[in-house]
Amino acid sequence: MPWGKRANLVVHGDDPFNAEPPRAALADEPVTSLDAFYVRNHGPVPEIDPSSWRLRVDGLVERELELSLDELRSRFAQHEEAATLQCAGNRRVGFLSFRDIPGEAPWGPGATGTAVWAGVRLTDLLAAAGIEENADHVAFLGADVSEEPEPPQPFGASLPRHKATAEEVLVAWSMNGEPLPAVHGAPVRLVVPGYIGARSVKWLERITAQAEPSDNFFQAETYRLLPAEADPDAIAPGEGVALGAVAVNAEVLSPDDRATVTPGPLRVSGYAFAGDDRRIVRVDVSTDEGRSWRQADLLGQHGPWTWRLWETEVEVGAETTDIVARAWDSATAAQPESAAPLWNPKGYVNNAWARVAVTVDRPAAGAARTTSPGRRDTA
Ligand SMILES: Nc1nc2c(c(=O)[nH]1)N[C@H]1C(S)=C(S)[C@@H](COP(=O)(O)O)O[C@H]1N2
Ligand SMILES: [Mo]
Repeated sequence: MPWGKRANLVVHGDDPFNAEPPRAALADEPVTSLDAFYVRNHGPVPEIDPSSWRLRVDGLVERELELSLDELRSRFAQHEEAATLQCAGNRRVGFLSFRDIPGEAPWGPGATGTAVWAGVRLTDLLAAAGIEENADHVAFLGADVSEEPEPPQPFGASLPRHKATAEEVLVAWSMNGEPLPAVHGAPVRLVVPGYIGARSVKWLERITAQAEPSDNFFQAETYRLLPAEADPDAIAPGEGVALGAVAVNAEVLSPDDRATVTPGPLRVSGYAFAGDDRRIVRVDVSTDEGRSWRQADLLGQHGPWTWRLWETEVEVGAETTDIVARAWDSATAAQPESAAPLWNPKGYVNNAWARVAVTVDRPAAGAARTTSPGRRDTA
């Protein structure tokens, strides 16, 4: 597996490289190992010489900055923060039984992960540059060039000013105590806790304060929620709704989908996540399609910007076919039951109930209860 990733990642594409870990690699791990952390690329990983790399801060600022890696590290206070990244395409596979989504990878539940990031605060850089009053947005450009737009463009994004100047947003060079790996954006990337992964621009080279959102393809034309009937190939810039804060979402990580289980008590665990300043307040688990629910235990959290792991025990009966789960956030938003009414042409934000299918085995006399990973279709 390239880029130091584990052999059992599900690869959605080799060039550009896109891959996600199986459920078992995320289960019960508050912080995701570097070799299991999903990768979402829209172009080739750029080769960057860190000694000649510079970060430019320009646009509506009183003084432009051009910072080397050493200057970035020495001029600004360093901060560490645990944060979950979640791709807007996470769980897209759940849409495909309703309608196909050509050209987009069928991501399962692994297009998300949690890391401890270290770097400097974006707001400190903006303050040093003297961001002007009329700069309502801050735009970002990476060094990678994507061939998805015609003609090709570097990957870019922007944040509204209130988020760009929030103290949780980092310009980071370290992940889980290691130097940021090349595939995750070295030498530095943006980390925007609580927003869809696409706003956390990797291989960051330029930060521009401006009056309007970025006109980059990945801000103005994709990563937008379109009405179901829209033609994704004929979208005018600015159409639909730009995705920002992540909607409340959850997944079952254990048992695996299509696991064989025995009747009796079964431990069920997973993750739940709500974007921006929302928090997970409750997770419910059901073995009877939501006619009855059991509240899961919420496990400890690594800080306000990470997912919440949860676990509970359910009773598996001979008739059990599915285990479903749903999370609630601090604004009492809950996950919708079905993905069907959420279907959208690019397949973003599937936050329907989590669901794993199980096959119930008759217990062998005297056998301990076991959970074995089921067959897993490769995408
Ligand atoms: N420069 C650049 N930044 C990028 C991307 C990219 O293709 N190029 N992909 C984005 C998307 S869609 C996601 S979900 C996250 C994925 O981060 P990871 O690959 O480190 O997991 O990076 C974001 N930042
Ligand atoms: Mo993404």
